[in-house]
Amino acid sequence: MSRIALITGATSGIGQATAEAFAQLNYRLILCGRRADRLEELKQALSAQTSVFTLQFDIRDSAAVSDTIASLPDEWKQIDVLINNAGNAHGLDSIQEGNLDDWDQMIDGNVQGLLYVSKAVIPGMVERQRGHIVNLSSIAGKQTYANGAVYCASKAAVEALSEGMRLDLTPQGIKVTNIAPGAVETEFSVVRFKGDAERAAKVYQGFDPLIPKDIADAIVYAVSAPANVQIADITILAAAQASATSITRK
Ligand code: 8X3
Repeated sequence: MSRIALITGATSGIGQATAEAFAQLNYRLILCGRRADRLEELKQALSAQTSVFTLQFDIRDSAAVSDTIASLPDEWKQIDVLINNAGNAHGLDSIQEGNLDDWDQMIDGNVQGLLYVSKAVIPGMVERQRGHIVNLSSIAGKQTYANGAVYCASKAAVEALSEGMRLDLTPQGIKVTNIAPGAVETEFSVVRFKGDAERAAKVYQGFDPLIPKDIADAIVYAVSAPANVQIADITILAAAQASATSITRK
């Protein structure tokens, strides 16, 4: 039987590219997201290559997360790889002007949501004494920038959770990989700027940003490493990006 990967935030960007990459590797896929229509579309697209099961839930709803994952049919329960990809930035404001709803969305999604899904998946991995968890952090989890305190804090939490998971789960035969991308052109900035596509486009102007497949390739590399290798942490920047705040634009 081919291995099973569960991917959160699978309906767009890095999640979708990762689903496509894992389909090519012949993984069976559990695709999770909020948007039922997009999940269905992706399922249709990938079903020619592999078996796909979709789970629709909001990662911020702990009961929905645990009930939905518990409802997986037996043949889908043995998850080999968990890719904690779901997460977003909401707003780009100073701490004094930040919006509580934005903060809640980032902390609830990027931190709590990752924990809820992990809590539902880890016991099976521990029972089987094998598995691999890939957490999508960000360069923002390593370097804080102005107007991004809460987003950066949420990703710094992901960094800490990756380290903590690795400490607790390595003895259980489970690998943990932290992936920290820089500027990847996805819906990320459109969401951050609440639908302002023009402002979002400017983020990626004047240089070649990363594309979702670049990150998916790194995830494939980490997950395909030999059994004796644990890829702990990968930071990926665009060639023109030197730090969270330094990008060379033409
Ligand atoms: C996305 C990268 O630098 O825009 O996590 O925060 S950044």
